[in-house]
Amino acid sequence: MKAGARLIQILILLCLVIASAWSAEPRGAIVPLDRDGVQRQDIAVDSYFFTPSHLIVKVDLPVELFFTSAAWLLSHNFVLKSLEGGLDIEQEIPAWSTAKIRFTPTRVGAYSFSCTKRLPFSSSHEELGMVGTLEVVR
Ligand SMILES: [Cu+2]
Repeated sequence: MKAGARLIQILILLCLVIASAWSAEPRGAIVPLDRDGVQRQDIAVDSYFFTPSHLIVKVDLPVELFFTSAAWLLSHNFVLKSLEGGLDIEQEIPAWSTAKIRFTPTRVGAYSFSCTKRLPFSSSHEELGMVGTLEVVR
């Protein structure tokens, strides 16, 4: 095989690898807007994750998040406190149970949330992966 053809083959392979890596890049879940003007999203909660964990919502429209915990013993929570985002949310999510929050984001930006629980002598749930991002867009 000629060197030129081999080079093209390698370039095509490289493009495919880059394209698949790009498409596998996790993007946020766009929270659906209901007819009544409320953005609603179900979130699965377990030890130690929120699914989806990256939410994209529109600014100045109310958001309702419905949490369903499949955790047997551990209680979790959803905490999003951001001064610049004007958000101050703290919601308990008891084991094997549901919870709901409603708020209206008023400032565009990306804000981190997490579960702030920690068992004695162990890592925090946040350190174990219970983190996420609320992305507020126009
Ligand atoms: Cu937790």
